[in-house]
Amino acid sequence: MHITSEQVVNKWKQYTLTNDQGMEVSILNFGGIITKLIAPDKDGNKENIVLGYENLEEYAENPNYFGAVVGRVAGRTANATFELNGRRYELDANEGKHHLHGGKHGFSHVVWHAETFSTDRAVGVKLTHESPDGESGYPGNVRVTVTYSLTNANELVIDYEADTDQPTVLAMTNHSYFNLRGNLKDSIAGHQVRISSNEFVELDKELIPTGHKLEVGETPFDFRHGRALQDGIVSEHVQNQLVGNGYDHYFIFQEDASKQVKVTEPISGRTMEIATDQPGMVMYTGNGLNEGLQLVGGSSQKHLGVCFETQGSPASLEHKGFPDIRLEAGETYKKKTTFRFDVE
Ligand code: G6D
Repeated sequence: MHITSEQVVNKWKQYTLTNDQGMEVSILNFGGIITKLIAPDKDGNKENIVLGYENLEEYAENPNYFGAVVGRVAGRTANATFELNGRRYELDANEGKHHLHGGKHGFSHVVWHAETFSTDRAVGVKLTHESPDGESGYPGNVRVTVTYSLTNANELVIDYEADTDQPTVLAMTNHSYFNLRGNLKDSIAGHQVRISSNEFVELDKELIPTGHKLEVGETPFDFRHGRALQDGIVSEHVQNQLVGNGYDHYFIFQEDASKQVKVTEPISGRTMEIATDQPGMVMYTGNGLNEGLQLVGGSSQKHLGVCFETQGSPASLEHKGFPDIRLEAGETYKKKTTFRFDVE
């Protein structure tokens, strides 16, 4: 296993982690962005399985958040405001009147301090960032660490850790778009997905949670026994149509689940298993991907990648009964998500 690094555009640095099984992960210190993820298919062909820009300079904008660490709060915060301990905070309204993905100065658009490391089990990059009180409107001076580790068991482990000097809110995630077919040869419609979830969060027409949890049973949201993403793309269900034909929804995991998600791409034989200590995740099937972006391996199109954004739920800021995202002074935010790749 080894690590290489290179200075790239805008004086950013890109780190490439390589293990002994043919897997490679490239990470930018800007936004903690995963720019490339190489994995072998069932015949040993090493191909890129994430969406990323051909020209790294385009990550400066990155409206689709390709590969990025997202925070302070991933997802949508209604009307760009929330109340905490009786005090109201106004956030950056960077999507109409709402707040999306940490706002203009979110974690996806800052330069992180990076340090590489190597152990007998893994090679990795430890990213740190100090988010000042009031950044994008959030309270508290927050110190954040995101650690990417690649193991020889073909696991990409993402560890998140943070603390704050005053009560705040925090719900971080990684926003990689996966396409296990390899080198963007096909859309994600044929990907088979299993999710250990009985409920998902209903959205309104502005993609803001309504406060209702819906049972997945008898709907295209029931992934408990596996289902092709195509089902949600062609579905007549109002929630699939509302988000642009597909999924863009928070799934609440069954509490006793350990490997909460498994993705299988039948032609390449690639599989990806996700295990996390997060209470749920947004699965987003790239419904809003505009055509024509120059990506590594080809041009972007709708449904070219699928995101599995394991995180807490910003709906908890408005409604009771949703996974909490408050962080108290002196408390440590500590979360882990492992993506394990294999072939079958
Ligand atoms: C769209 O609604 C989706 C979000 O879920 C996604 O994170 C974003 O595009 C990049 O706004």
